[in-house]
Amino acid sequence: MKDAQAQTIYLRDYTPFGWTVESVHLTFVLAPEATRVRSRLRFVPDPKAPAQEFFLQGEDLTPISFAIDGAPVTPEITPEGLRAKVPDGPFTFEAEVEIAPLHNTALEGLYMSRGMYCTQCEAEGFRKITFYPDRPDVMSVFTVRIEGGEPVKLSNGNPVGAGEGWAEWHDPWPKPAYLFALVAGDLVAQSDSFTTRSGREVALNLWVREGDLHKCAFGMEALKSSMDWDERVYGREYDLDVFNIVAVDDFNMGAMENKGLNIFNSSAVLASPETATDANFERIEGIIAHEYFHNWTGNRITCRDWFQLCLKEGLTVFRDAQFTSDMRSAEVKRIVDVIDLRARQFAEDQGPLAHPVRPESFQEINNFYTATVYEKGAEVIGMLKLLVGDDAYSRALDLYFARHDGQACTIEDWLRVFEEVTARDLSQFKLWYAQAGTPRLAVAEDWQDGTYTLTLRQTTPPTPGQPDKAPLVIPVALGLLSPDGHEVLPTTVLELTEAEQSFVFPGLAARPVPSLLRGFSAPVVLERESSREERVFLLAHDTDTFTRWEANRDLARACLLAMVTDGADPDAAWLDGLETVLRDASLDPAYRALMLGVPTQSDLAQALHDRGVTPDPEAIWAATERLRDARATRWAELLPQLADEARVEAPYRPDAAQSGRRSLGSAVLALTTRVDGGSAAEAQYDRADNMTLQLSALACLVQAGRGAEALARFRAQWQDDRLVMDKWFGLQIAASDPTETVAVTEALTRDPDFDWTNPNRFRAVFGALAGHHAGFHRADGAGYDLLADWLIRLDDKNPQTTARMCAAYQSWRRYDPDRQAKMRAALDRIAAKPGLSRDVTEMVTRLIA
Ligand code: 0A1
Ligand code: ZN
Repeated sequence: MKDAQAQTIYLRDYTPFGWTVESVHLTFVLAPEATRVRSRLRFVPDPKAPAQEFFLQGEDLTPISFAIDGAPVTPEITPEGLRAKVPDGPFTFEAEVEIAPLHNTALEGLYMSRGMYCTQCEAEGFRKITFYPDRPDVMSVFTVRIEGGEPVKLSNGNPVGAGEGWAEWHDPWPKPAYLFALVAGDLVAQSDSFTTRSGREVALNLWVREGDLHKCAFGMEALKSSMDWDERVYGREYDLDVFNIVAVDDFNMGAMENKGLNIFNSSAVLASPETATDANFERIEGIIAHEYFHNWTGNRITCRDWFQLCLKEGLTVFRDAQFTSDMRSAEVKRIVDVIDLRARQFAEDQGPLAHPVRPESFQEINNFYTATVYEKGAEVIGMLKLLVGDDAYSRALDLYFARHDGQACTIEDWLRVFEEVTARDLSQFKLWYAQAGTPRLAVAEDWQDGTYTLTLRQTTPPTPGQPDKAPLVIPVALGLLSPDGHEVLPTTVLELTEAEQSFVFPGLAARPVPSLLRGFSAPVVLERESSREERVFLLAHDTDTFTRWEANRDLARACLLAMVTDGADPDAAWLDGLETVLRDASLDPAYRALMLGVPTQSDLAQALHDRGVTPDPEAIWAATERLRDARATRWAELLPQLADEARVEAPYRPDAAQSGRRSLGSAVLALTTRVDGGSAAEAQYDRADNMTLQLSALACLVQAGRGAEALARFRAQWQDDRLVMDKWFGLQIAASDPTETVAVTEALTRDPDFDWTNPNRFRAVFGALAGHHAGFHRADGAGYDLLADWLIRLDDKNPQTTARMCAAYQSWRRYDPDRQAKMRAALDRIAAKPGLSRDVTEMVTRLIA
């Protein structure tokens, strides 16, 4: 059990470990309830480190025996680890402990997932396997022996021997313990190979259960593309003889980059056209790339301490986004990423969980694998690249890899290579890592005698623990358009460094229209109350695909807000402008599908709150529905034409071109269902030969109240496929009427297939509940209570997944007093649970602070 004592760890307290670990030898004798782990560790005092007592982390371990230089010893054992008196010089420490992977439901350390052994050691899971200096700056060379009856036994590095009931692995690259991995089970592999540019032949294996072999082809192709891309774009080559990926069904996150042995949540790697949607394929491609790219950004160069998490995560997210942009459509990828950033990171930054990209303290590091560290961390790198230019970025990265290979680094190390390559002082830029909150950018304009002046003013609202904010370096990409729609200033990056700064553009023939924050050049909120006419103009003429989409989104939001607050009718001028875009067959269908999207209801709630209006979830729901109905009626003639354009005749491929068409098709089907009551959706459901079409039709039918039969057929068809059944669970909640959401969720928790200890199933159900804005925020608080009941229940088994899901309450302060009180009561009830985990204790404390 976790010790719930709140102990805060500070970045400023960092001290190096007193020894280096020259080598690690581990032997595992596997048994579900009594696995023996023997370790032999060679310690050498580090003359650069301060003197300290010898302490190794260890949790939930049954000690068997210990020895130093071959002589038995009896260390002092505490709930956190062990303390021992050790020789002054180098010494060998040996330990034998026992653990019970079968009973490890937290899924950290060594655990079992449906009969298969697997590990998750990031961030601090290795200490649940054996006693060790479990910190990322201690890097060592691991040799691992696995004994057990399982046919397949894997660990990091290269295989060095195997026989009846045993296998040995050696990883020549020094690594921190969080990258350790072990897998053993009855697995089969889809195998392939890759020849690196220097001629190293690498064996590639994707290990799965026998029945999943037909879902491996796409993941394998994505892996090869990633390996090739990292060589071409970053000059990074793979460095072992084998690269193994394993799919497991019970996993807290998406995937894990263990050296040479990536472990994936099966939802993040397994896919076939019949069982996975286009979105699933794209996500899988991105995650495979992400984990593979970690081999250099994370593994070869790792983090000195967990405060530096963004060093590997921000950079690796940035790299995987570059990869997806190259493989698919860069414009579409950027828009999709910004939608996601606003939904998850901006929400985090605007609430009680706000924290800097590099936090300065934590109680449980698992709570900091956040949108801020990952996605805002990647945005910061995008800004840096924009500021220094592509060429300097590439030289800085070459220097980073050359200088820091094999090291555990900090954000200071990262910024220093940029400073050296560019001779720029990045001390102000560094504030992006230290200061939480989303900056607001106010815009004022002036036009006189052919000179246009743009004045930008930045403020960052206070966040927990940071009442005052300093001005940041904000790259603002700007274009200017003449009143007849021509670009008179091509994209130019303005560097805002002061609290307020003016930029002057002389010699213009007419007052220009600014196209601001092109490509979303910085993660800020633009506060510019431009006129509807100007937005409609940008929607028609902007040459930047991002700001053109943004103009549409602003119009949609303004329209919906007016509908919510004044009961206004949908904005006809906007809908006319949008219709022109939709009819433009020269535009990518995926882009047109994005144009059909409307801001989420949670987005609208935040927008109302920002304007001093208390959001009413039911009114927001009703306005959104009214807008959708109005669009469906208005475009009744246009929809069949768009459906024709969206149709794909060729055999299914999850590529950008086909999936773009299908996303347009799905958006059109949703509107069509509002006018035909579901006939088109029924027809699509009946002839669908891939999951994308099947699922989008099913969602429409459920939404139209005609889903019962299709849901039953779907279940009968997919009963044995856990990943598809996750969709069946989630969809019914996501597509429910808000008056029914809680009842539907409750009914599904009674379903015999609701295996709540499986994180994917739990998230499918409760992620859908929390994501249903009007359903979750039902006025009587039933949504809040239901979620709290289940979080209280899950915490005993799996604190990490429970803690992550507590974020569902993060916006509680923006609602009316009644709802606030009900959410607060739900949080208090969670906080009061006896034996609450450290993970959830920290989350709830921050939420109610
Ligand atoms: N490093 C992995 C994600 C990951 C993080 C934490 C985990 O357990 C707390 C598990 C996986 C990645 O970025 O893909
Ligand atoms: Zn990562």
